[in-house]
Amino acid sequence: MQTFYSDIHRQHHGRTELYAGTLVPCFEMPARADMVLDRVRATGLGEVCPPSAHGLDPVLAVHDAGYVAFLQSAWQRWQALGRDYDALPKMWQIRRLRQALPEHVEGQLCYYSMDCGTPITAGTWAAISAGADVALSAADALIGGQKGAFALTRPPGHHAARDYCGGYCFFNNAAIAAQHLRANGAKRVALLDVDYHHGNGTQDIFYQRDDVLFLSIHGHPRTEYPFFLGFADECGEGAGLGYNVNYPLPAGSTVDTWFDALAQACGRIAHFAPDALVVSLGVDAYQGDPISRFALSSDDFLRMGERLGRLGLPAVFCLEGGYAVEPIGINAVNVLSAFESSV
Ligand code: SP5
Ligand code: ZN
Repeated sequence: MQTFYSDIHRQHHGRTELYAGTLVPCFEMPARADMVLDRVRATGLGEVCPPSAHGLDPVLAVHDAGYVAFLQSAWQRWQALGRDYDALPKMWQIRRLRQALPEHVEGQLCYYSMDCGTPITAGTWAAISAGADVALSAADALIGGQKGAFALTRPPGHHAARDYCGGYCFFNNAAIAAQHLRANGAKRVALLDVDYHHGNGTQDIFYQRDDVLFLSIHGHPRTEYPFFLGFADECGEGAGLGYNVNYPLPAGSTVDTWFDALAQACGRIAHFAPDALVVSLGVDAYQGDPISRFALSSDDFLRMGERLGRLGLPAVFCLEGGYAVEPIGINAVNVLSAFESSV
């Protein structure tokens, strides 16, 4: 399958995130994408293609215009205050505080952020714009008749909701791809999130819709990030009731438990009978991941790809998390190559 990739991702390189009470080097770093690209090339997965420019309209189809405008100007406004360190928020609208958007860039940063791990830097806007184009170009490959396409996106996207960033994510690449498929002939799209962390942003975007079925297999939010969403009783609302499916698994769950959840998710997807599948491909369910607590081996990612291939659906894979940098390429490409040989 084709891989879509832009090295503009490199321009987003946060220095530090707040972790365990201290500022540590960002887990989400450019080398992650380098490792995946190297593996794509080494295995001969397929052609590596630059994205084509799509403009902001497909981004605005899933994100709030005020949020997008904030991201576009945030770094310049932050820098105008004489600050040259990464922009990180430092407070949140906790219970009973006003929900109104402040005027000051510092207040707006807090308003539009979910956590203190997602720095905005000089190159963030360029990187996330290119990332959206990568996801859209992969969706275009499906629209053009391809059976699979890989969006090698960085930074990741699935924690980004309609109007907030967080969890290293700004634009929800997978949601943008799913919406683009919908706008170009797919009547129903299933979006499966296999990242270790719940895809709270994607859930937020599609929660009231019945045309995009969202399913997520993740560490249980009672102990795992993002803590405040991703429970099994979140089933969608309004027209979307029944079209949101969470499989929260206890941290430390076995590989068998994980694949049981995948089998259930695949059953739901098959029953939904979508025209296309989007996979939020985080590989932080890997046993060696530094911030996650599942136990998948590199071979288990082959098994994952093989199971997804058996759905017989055209699929766009968007890279999400995965912080064991050395094996990230092996794990991600194992899913893709096994998908391709079993589809
Ligand atoms: C895209 C993605 O995978 N984002 C993940 C964001 C997680 N950020 C917070 C991580 C905190 C993990 N704390 C675990 C402590 C283990 N010692
Ligand atoms: Zn993750």
